[in-house]
Amino acid sequence: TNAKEIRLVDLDDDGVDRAFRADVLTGLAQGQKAIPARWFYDERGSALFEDITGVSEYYPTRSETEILESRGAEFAELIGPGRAVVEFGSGSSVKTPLLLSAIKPDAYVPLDISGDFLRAAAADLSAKFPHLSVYPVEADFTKKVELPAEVASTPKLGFFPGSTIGNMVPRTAVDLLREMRKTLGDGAMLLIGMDLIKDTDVLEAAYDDAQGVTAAFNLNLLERINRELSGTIPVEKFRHEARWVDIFARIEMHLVAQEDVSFTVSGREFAMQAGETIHTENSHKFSKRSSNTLLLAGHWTPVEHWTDARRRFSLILANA
Ligand code: AVI
Repeated sequence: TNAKEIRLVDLDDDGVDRAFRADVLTGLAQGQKAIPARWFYDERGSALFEDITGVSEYYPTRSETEILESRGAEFAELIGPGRAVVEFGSGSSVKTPLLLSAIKPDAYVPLDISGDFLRAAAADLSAKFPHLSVYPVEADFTKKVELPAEVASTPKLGFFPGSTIGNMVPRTAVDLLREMRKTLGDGAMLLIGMDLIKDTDVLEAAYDDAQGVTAAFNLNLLERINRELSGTIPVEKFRHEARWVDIFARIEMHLVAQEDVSFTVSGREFAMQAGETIHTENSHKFSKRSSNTLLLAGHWTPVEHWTDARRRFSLILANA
């Protein structure tokens, strides 16, 4: 691979991730305590997220895969061959091959902040598509990324599946879409997944499955804080909650203290009253119009919308 040896994670002398500590300490000091969802994804969190994609209540992965499986001919017609597919986040073993088989690109450029995930995904895709040129880039794609010289003159297709854009508040989502537009350049297209607004019961169940996998995923953040930031959070006194917040059209995940608790993190003291929560994730849901508005604000022009048979999830193609 041509992945550069750049340090994207800033560790202090004790090996503590400075950004993680800063986000946790700031977030726990706020009135409504909140910790950014990006910190879910340590090794165990990433494994739990994989498990979530398999539970029966969590429909987004299955719905999006259904669209990718059934619309290949339309992707081929509207996108055409000969592009460089730039995937924001390392490709999953299922979705990316479906797209690559459908449109026959010249090159595949996975971008990820984690070199380990990136190399695993690149090796996986190279094995599946031996004739495809694969150029992994270790990068923070929330900023404009310098793509490899080998694809400089190849038109790009950005691929951002999974409705990960929904984990950002609209302001951040718009900033990201604009940076993606800069990364991909003139003549680019973008294929992006956005989860649709639907029945509250279906949404809340998707984020609070009966097996408790999502609960374990949420609570793992507290375990991570205890382990990496010398925390003393009594994890067993917290419970997972997923709630639909209609005004923002989003599912919010919280960790609810079930009794008064006090604990320390990195030597700082915190207290929470029974019922008080730590807000850990937003997962915004969209209508056709709200997704179009978000894309337009992000400097992309929508071209086509596809949904699965049950109209639960959308995949949208847009032009630069
Ligand atoms: C990664 N992201 C799109 C997932 C979502 O649906 O918002 C994360 C997730 N959180 C709980 N379940 C899944």
